[in-house]
Amino acid sequence: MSSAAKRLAGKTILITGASSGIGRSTALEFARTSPDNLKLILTARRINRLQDLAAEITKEHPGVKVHPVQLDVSNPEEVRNLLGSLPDEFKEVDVLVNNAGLVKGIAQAPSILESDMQTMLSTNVTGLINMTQAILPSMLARNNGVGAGDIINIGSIAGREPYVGGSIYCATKAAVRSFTESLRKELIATRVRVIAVDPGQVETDFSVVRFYGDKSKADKVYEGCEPLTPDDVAEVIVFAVGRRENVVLADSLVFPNHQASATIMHRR
Ligand code: NDP
Ligand code: 8X3
Repeated sequence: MSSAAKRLAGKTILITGASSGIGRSTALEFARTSPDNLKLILTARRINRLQDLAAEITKEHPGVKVHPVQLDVSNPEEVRNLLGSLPDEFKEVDVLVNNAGLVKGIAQAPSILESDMQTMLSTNVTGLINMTQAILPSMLARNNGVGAGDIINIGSIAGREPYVGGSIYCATKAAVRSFTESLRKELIATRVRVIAVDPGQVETDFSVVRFYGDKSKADKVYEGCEPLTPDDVAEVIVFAVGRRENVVLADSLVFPNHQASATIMHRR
């Protein structure tokens, strides 16, 4: 058994946005890394996809228990009620992966749809913060009040480098970055680890969602280059969580080899 598998054994891991892309890959990667004794709480709005993923994981790894939950992180009431609704054996969350997020459109001010702005802010920012506030108290109560647990926030290169046509999305990811850094400082007297993972270009449904379901527009984003796969990012997340408790992989920026910034990409 690998060191990471030993460290992960027995943990309860909650992933938001587990129905697709990076979240889905992260669930599979946790299960692959620690297949004998793990509990996964998989959340997203599309419950059917979560149920299919749960079946896939438990078939492959019978030692992994999976609890799928339909959850819209942009709905504060659903987030507030989440912990209380979990079966007892899933209530002690050790690892929270705040991954749910999305981008809508490429419009520039003053033409940004108010509904798109609201969706991005309430999912990427207040959704992530509400999730953190819902789970953190139980992490802080452990370990004789010193706290224990991991919070992994998925940011983006967009949070470090704003680009044309991404003003709201970039602002949401800058907010995630700022919240993450404040949180790490605020929790310094505890043993809760706060970990930021900021991917560059990853091919998932992200661009399909950005272009309101237009797959041909989404495909153009990746033309002439080789983006990261969601598995690539999942490996980084699971690696960070699998380190020794005293090791905090605080901040990772992950690019595919052709990318040097949000907008500098070498295309063939
Ligand atoms: P996907 O579109 O493949 O996955 C997004 C996930 O977020 C889905 O599982 C979706 O589930 C979930 N989600 C969206 N809105 C909500 C909501 N209101 N409540 C709960 N879940 C929600 O994209 P990615 O895997 O690429 O995105 C994952 C994260 O990675 C996002 O935070 C994104 O900003 C970030 N990221 C992505 C990059 C990329 O290039 N792909 C690069 C950098 C960061 P459902 O629809 O079922 O609710
Ligand atoms: C996704 C990366 O550059 O498409 O967060 O906004 S980008």
